[in-house]
Amino acid sequence: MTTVKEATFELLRRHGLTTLFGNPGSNELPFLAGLPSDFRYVLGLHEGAVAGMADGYAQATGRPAFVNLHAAAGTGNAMGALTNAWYSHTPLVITAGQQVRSTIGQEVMLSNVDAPTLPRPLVKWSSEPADPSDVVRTLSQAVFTASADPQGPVYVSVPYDDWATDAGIAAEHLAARTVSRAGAFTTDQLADLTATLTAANNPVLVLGPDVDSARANDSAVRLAEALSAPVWVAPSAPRCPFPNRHPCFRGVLPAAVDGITRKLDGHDLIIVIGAPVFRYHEYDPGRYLPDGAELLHLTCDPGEAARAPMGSAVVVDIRSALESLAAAVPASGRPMPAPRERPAPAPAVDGVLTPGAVFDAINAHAPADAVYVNEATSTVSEVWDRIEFDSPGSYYFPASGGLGFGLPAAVGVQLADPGRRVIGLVGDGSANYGLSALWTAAQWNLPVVIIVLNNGTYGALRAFAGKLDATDAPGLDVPDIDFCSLAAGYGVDAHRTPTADEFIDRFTAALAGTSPVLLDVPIATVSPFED
Ligand code: TZD
Ligand code: CA
Repeated sequence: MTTVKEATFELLRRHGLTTLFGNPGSNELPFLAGLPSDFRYVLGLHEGAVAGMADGYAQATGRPAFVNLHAAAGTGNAMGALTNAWYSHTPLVITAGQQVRSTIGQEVMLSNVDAPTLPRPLVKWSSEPADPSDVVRTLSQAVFTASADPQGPVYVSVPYDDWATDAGIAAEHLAARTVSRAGAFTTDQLADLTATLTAANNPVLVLGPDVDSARANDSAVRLAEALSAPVWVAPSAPRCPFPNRHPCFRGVLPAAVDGITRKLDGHDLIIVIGAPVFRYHEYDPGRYLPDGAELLHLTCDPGEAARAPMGSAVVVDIRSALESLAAAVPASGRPMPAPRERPAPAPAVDGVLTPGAVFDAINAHAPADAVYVNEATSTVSEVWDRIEFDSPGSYYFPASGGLGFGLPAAVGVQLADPGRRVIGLVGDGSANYGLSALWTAAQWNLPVVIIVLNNGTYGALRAFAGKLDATDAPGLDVPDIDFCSLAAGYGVDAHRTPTADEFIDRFTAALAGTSPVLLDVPIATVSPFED
């Protein structure tokens, strides 16, 4: 007899899901006991950190990641992180241990009452198999559902007495199954789109995270060059889809209706690829499009296509769409956009460094292929201005703005990609939501460098408080947090670097080392809003 557990590990193996991110409880122990030696278990100390690490890992590998949580309490702790995974289209196969089948109805301790409902609407699909013999098939469905466009998190609750039972005859073919996708333009669609792009006098490209997750960045460059079009990154950017030192690059669009319309004014065709239209944040009513502009939206997400307030959309595989457009659109003959001006080097004021000076120093000393995970909310535009992102997979930010992603995701990305150095840029507020991921970084001796941008306040909220006439709101400052002691407590080497010279010394030493390092950097507060 093949047990449900044996068949499950074979299924996970065939799908390359041999890294398990989890935090265990009694319900999960029967699954985890005797973990095969080709699997590794990455323990996180809080489920928000577990999910954040898995999210970073899945985004960096471009493949689903497997998560194992403890019943309802563990699921609840992870759910904030699922807001990010949902909007970054991160494929997560999340499992949770359930109490013994026959006892769930009595609501015994650690039963997950109505388990499939709990994580909705932050998962694409959730289930608790109706019978033990359906567990392996349900997990197979979970992997394929998470991996189908638009990718995202899925959830399966498994009663722990199921693992030792007979996998059943229905499990026989599951491990060998494949589900693949096509999703390219039809010949007519490609001809129409090519004609539309070619006919535009002044087109502009707006690129989103799914260009980077499809690793279609090079095709985006070819298309931009053929069109001689300026390129903006879609607002609230969770990834970098286009090299930000390319002459066509213009910046990240503001996350506001009127702000976007003003930036795109004068264009007759706005081509949005791999992003929602649009992910606004600040309420800033106005016209949704500049006068005379048409918007064309290419997305892998039918939900994004359906809910946009303007434009015509095509639901398509992003990599294939960009490859075929880059090959089909002829050179426009228009002059290339002039490269935008680089910001002047930021002054380094010892005592309180400016964020700009810190980012200049990071850019000057980090390896060219470094990966940045950013969760410092008031300094995002400075990061984009001063740090170069060249290759695919160079930048990650929480896609729904749910804090607690940055520090764990930096650990997960470093685990996924030992060949590139990961630098976490984390605010002193944000760092606390996922701080325990430092312990996992120490235990796995991952060479991630965490830079805490410490201004003693929730800087972005201070700026919002100004806009929303709420400057006397309580709870906006976070003074007196000793990050060096906290890091030391989790086993991570840490230093406070109040001057530019000390920062550069410690940063270059961290890059030369092979273990995690945290640098606590006092910085001045800046406003995230454009003047
Ligand atoms: N809680 C969670 C889980 N997510 C959030 N986005 C917030 C609270 C609200 N919030 C923001 O949207 S920005 C921010 C908070 C608390 C301040 C973060 O402060 P920081 O960075 O120190 O990390 P800055 O640069 O000082 O803004
Ligand atoms: Ca702060």
